[in-house]
Amino acid sequence: MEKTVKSTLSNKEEMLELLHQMQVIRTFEEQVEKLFQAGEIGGTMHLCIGQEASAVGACSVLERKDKIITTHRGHGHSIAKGMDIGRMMAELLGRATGYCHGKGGSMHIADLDVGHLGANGIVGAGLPIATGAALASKMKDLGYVVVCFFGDGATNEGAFHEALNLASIWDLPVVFICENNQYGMSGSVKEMINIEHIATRATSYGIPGKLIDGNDIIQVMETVQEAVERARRGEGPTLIEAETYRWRGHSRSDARKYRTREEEAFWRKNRDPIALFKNKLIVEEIITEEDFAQLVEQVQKEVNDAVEFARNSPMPSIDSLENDVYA
Ligand SMILES: Cc1ncc(C[n+]2csc(CCOP(=O)(O)OP(=O)(O)O)c2C)c(N)n1
Repeated sequence: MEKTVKSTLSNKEEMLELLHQMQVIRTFEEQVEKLFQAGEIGGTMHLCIGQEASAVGACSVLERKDKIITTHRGHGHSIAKGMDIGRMMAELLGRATGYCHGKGGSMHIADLDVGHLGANGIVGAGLPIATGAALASKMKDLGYVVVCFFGDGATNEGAFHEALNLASIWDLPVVFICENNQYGMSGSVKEMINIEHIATRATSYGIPGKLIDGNDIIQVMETVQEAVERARRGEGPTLIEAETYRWRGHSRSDARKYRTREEEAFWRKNRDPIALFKNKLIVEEIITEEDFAQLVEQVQKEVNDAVEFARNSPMPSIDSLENDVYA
């Protein structure tokens, strides 16, 4: 998406595009899950199913020149910032047409053309990188804002505190978005953090801290838009805590023994970001149930095409083994 989207329900096309993007993320990940189970994808995977609203809402208010940086759970952010699902799928299947020529996998993709500075397997590592990119924007007057996504667990890393402090004292154009999905691997956030809300950590650094419903895409858009505008005016960073829930386990091997099936069912039934937005659009008479059924079908086709592209792509050649390797 090239230009800033206003957070209003009045523009039908823009609202449909947001719903479309959330549905692409969910269908893409459901497909990835199936391919893992079938043994077509190696390594591991971290799915963001249930967290689609924060990715799409935040990226929808950014311009193409703005940057994002993501985590090990980054498929949603990557799709929302405009990356191609065919090339993403090819990367997951280890093909030469993937974003890292099939050698990086899901946790290492980046696409500077759309302002995606990269995924990262090291918890918290995106925070100082985002702050550095924001410093570059300010020093060179490049005019871009950086949005940094990270989990609740990452806010207990030293890198989080260092990044927020520096961004604050230097008034850097960066928006810190903590997707509080309630768990860091098997650790509940309630057991790991002795305060009620992560957003209050902003107080220690003299910056605004906002607690929002991360499953309400309109709330995400409005809050991120305000933070981005503040950053563009040179007034510095904001910490946003978006409350959400990951429906799947931490990664492929997680049996989810640390939480109940009832809790999972509650979030799926009541706090599904796609259903919430779809219902809002139906109430506003922007779409009908039939329109949504059509959208689901169309998105499935888009994802099937991505899988076909990936499957038909070659594996990286032996000759390319030492290319792009830094050590
Ligand atoms: C520095 C570091 N410590 C530990 C790990 C192992 N690890 C990978 S993901 C994860 C949990 C991260 O939780 P959170 O930041 O809340 O993100 P979420 O997985 O919930 O999206 C941990 C501990 C790691 N990759 N890097």
